[in-house]
Amino acid sequence: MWFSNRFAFTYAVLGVLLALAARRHRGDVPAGPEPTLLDGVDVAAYRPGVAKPVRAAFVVLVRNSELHGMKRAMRQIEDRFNARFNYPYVFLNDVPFTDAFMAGTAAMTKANVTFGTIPGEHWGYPAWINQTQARECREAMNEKGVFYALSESYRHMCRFNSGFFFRHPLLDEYDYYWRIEPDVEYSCDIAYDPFLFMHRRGIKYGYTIALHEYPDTIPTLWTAVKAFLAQNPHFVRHAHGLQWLSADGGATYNGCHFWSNFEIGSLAFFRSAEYLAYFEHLDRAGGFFYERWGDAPVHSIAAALLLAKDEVHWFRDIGYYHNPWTNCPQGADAQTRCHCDPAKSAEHHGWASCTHEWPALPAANATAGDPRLINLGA
Ligand SMILES: Nc1nc2c(ncn2[C@@H]2O[C@H](COP(=O)(O)OP(=O)(O)OP(=O)(O)O)[C@@H](O)[C@H]2O)c(=O)[nH]1
Ligand SMILES: *[C@@H]1O[C@H](CO)[C@@H](O)[C@H](O)[C@H]1NC(C)=O
Ligand SMILES: *[C@@H]1O[C@H](CO)[C@@H](O)[C@H](O)[C@H]1NC(C)=O
Ligand SMILES: *[C@@H]1O[C@H](CO)[C@@H](O)[C@H](O)[C@H]1NC(C)=O
Ligand SMILES: [Mg+2]
Repeated sequence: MWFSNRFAFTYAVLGVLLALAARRHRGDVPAGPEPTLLDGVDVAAYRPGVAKPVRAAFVVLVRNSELHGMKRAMRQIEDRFNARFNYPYVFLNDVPFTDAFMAGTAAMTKANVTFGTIPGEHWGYPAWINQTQARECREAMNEKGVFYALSESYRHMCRFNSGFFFRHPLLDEYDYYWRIEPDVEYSCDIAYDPFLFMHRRGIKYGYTIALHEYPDTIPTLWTAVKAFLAQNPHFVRHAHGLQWLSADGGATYNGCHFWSNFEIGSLAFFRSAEYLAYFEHLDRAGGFFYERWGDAPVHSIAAALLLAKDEVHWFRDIGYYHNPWTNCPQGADAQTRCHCDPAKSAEHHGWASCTHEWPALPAANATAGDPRLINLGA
């Protein structure tokens, strides 16, 4: 008895020491597949705290109250991808982050993390918005049963993501961003660097799932877009993008949008004179407050029309889940690389048909004088 207790104690201590040693070791040499290196990028370039081959970061708008959902999402991103690549995280919030939030998220990664507060002018009512009218509109939308109809913060969030996130000073040192949200899931190992993949191929916008929007959130969005394009027809790069957005040659919007809770994008695209003019036009039209325009249709209409087809990429190989939709790769390799069910992938549902309709578009570029560019069926 005496011996067995004593041995049990010794083994328990040994076990703890071994577990700690294994943990330390895992921190140095992460488990999982070796990075697939493109064009001879040295694996050393992916060490924490070392400048990466592409100036890129995860960008997260999140509330302090979402700490645990954030840790859950980070844990999967780290295990599936970032423990080997160590891209930094930039967290943004309309109020200062708490010490508990900063400590809890920093503990999930050995990559750099930075925390920023959003300037008041990027999260509030612009002077030209009539706030009495905005409140009446919220109440009318609530009567119609629109999701988040009454929420002011949801509208500030959508406007921030549409027109301001890329102007935050913490993003100044980056060229690409990967948007994540609390509680999302990453269900496949990602053994290559999507930022480098995009950079090498000139891709400006990457998505996993594309859906149809609820029309009640955007009654006049398309009217505002058409007015903008009528003034700026030369901004359109890709005539077939219009085909993806509209079933009637541009008269009405079919609601197709890249689901923006996942995005890997070029910050230069959002900082471009074209995008800024487009956002300014929409912002002046007031629909972020009088309706409930989402950043997903706002980003997507710009990507579809202002970018060439091949500058927008479906990351069909990235297993992703945000309630209630998932993108699950269909290929044979996914059996070993992923934990999602390919049969449940959004691409099998009609509501997500926009997902595979984009890659199926003709690749031809817009050409000067192409009547499709300016004939939006007014
Ligand atoms: N700091 C801060 N972040 C917010 C606020 N509202 C939303 N967010 C963040 O903005 C992102 C989008 O908000 P969600 O509430 O997830 O919106 P959604 O994805 O359209 O809706 P869900 O289906 O509820 O997820 C998430 O990363 C949120 O954490 C806010 O008021 N403050
Ligand atoms: C990581 O953060 C430190 C301290 O903020 C900074 O000095 C360093 O440049 C950062 N490294 C990278 C690669 O971003
Ligand atoms: C603001 O909207 C309210 C309600 O629609 C309206 O009564 C009021 O005249 C508007 N104010 C201005 C300055 O336009
Ligand atoms: C589209 O234009 C780009 C340059 O803007 C060119 O590199 C590409 O080959 C063109 N694609 C097609 C299909 O014409
Ligand atoms: Mg969400």
